[in-house]
Amino acid sequence: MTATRRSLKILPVLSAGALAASLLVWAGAGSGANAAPTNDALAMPSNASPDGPTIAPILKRDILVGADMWDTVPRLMSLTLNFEGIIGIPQADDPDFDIASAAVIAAGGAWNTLTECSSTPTTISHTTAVSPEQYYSVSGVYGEFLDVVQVQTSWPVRPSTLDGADFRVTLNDGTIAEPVAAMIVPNFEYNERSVLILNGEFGNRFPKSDPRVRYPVKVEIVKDATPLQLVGPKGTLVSAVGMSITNDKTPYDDQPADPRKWTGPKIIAAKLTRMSTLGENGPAPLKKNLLPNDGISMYGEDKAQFRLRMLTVGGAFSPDGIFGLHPGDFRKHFRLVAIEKDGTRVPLTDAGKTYRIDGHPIRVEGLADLGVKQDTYDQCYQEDSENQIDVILSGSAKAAKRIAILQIPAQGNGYSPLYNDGGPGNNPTPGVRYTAPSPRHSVSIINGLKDPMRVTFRRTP
Ligand SMILES: [Ca+2]
Ligand SMILES: [Ca+2]
Ligand SMILES: [Ca+2]
Ligand SMILES: [Ca+2]
Repeated sequence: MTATRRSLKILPVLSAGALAASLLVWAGAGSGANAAPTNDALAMPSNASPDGPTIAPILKRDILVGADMWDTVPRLMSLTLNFEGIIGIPQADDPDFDIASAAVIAAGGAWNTLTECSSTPTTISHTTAVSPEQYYSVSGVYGEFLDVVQVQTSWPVRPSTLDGADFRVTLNDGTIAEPVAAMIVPNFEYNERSVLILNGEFGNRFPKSDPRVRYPVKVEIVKDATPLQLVGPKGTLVSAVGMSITNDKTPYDDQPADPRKWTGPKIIAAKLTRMSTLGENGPAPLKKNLLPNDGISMYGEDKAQFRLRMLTVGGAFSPDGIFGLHPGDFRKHFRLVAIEKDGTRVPLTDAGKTYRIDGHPIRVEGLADLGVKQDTYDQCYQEDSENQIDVILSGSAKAAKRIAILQIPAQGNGYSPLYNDGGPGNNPTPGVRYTAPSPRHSVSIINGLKDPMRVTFRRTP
């Protein structure tokens, strides 16, 4: 849920970097008050201070091109509190990093220390927090210290119908929280758009053992002036009104030693298709500096033969909450398992190594749908920081179709967990509670080699 956080240009507000940055933040950032975050302490957003241009209307254009469906039926797949309090921190984008970092840290955000950057660091290199002006430039709404909730749908949304008013969010104390805004950003590419990002006051940083804890437990799709629609096979429109789903976790909970019980971001679905760049595009203000990021751009046509796209909930994946993933990071965080005809399980652990599945070759080339291809990757690498990451493979389709499981080992054997944008970064403030690491988990892979389950839909108003 977010855009281009790694290279934000401070001014003007409408610079692509800023927009991207704001976008990036949605899916994985989070902040809150320092030691004692309370919902009550947060300033309530208002529409009082619109400030300059916004791309919000562009985001409502009904353009889906090869957008992924993640199930055969339309439904809500999950509700998550991704992070808290770091959307709309005044002065978070101040060109003076001393001022910006003080503002971000005071609001419970993380500010990374940079030790290796080949490009000039920007605010986005240091933090996922965004200012109210940056937030306005994307959402068209003024808000301070907002939280991010992700509502995941199995089919992509019809963007013109997506508004905050479509959602009735119930918190754990029974109160109803009204979203300030809902948007497709940062999943702005035309082949994405099933990740619905809500901003508002949805939670705080207390663990579930504390009676003051607040987090969303239910979302219902309700009828507004433009009832929410999802787009299915051949452009079929279905109403989402009446759909609902529950949640019982907060990423700010106390984390046990068992990595299977961590409450950070997770993969909810993964799909293997033949490589295609269909829909690898998006509105101009957002795609600048981020696209192309598809497998062919990264690895070339010969190597980019298959695309395993994973979908994350609870935020975007980052190694620490701030820095971007790099194309070569497959081994640190992900593992595939192929199952041969006789049931033998073959783990695909390393990129650049050819494995044989029932005698047929398959090879992980690396990750894509991050940022643009570069000669080298460092702490200032700007990736799209949203909820989709591709594992690019080459080899035989007979081997590819046997790849059955995508795992996040999260710990041990050289594996590290992933964090959303509310994560601690590399320089956390003592006493501040940041969002949790990804748990150890795995998902079954949807075989989209014959039917890629993608939809194209365009309507001009
Ligand atoms: Ca609506
Ligand atoms: Ca892409
Ligand atoms: Ca993307
Ligand atoms: Ca991505």
